[in-house]
Amino acid sequence: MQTRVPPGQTVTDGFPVLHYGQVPYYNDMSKWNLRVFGLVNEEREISYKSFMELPRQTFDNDIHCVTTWSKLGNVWEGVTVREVLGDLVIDPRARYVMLHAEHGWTTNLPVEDFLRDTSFLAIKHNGERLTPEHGYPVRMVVPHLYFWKSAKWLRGIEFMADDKPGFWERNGYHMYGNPWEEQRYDFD
Ligand SMILES: Nc1nc2c(c(=O)[nH]1)N[C@H]1C(S)=C(S)[C@@H](COP(=O)(O)O)O[C@H]1N2
Ligand SMILES: [Mo]
Repeated sequence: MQTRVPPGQTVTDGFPVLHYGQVPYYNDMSKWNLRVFGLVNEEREISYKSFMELPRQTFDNDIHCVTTWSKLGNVWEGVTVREVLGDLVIDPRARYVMLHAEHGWTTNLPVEDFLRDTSFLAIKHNGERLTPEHGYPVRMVVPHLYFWKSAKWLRGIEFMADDKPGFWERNGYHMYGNPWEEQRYDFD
């Protein structure tokens, strides 16, 4: 019956806040940028102003946290990865992406998962601007993987040839994190 809820997950109506470290607060958005670098034809820094001018779409999805809560029927406003990259060319050797967040937090995923048309950079959740706790000003959302891959306070997108563990992955979380296969932890 409950085909929307992956194994081992429980639906919550709330929106729990989970992260490592401090919530960043911004008082001067002219200092914010989003850096795209690594295996690309040209590295870029997208300013806050340019980012906010990109065309946005609405996305409906369910999110699944590795700590076993799922939140169904989220409505987001955001920018597709394709739109963010624009005419930038990804080197064909790039097979993985490292997402870099504020304070050096990172998470890794395959390029093809990052480029899916269901993956996007969010600025609103259920009609409201993201709160600082949930990733203001911009967070990644990759709904088909466990929610830790959805970096809050996104500041960098790095294209890489080989897979490398991000913050939680170095601490025993799964390198891929498919909720439907319960790829939660990968301790040796
Ligand atoms: N920058 C950053 N992004 C992060 C994290 C983090 O510690 N730092 N934690 C991840 C984890 S483990 C989860 S479950 C989700 C939680 O997002 P929420 O607080 O909006 O529910 O954010 C993910 N993104
Ligand atoms: Mo998490």
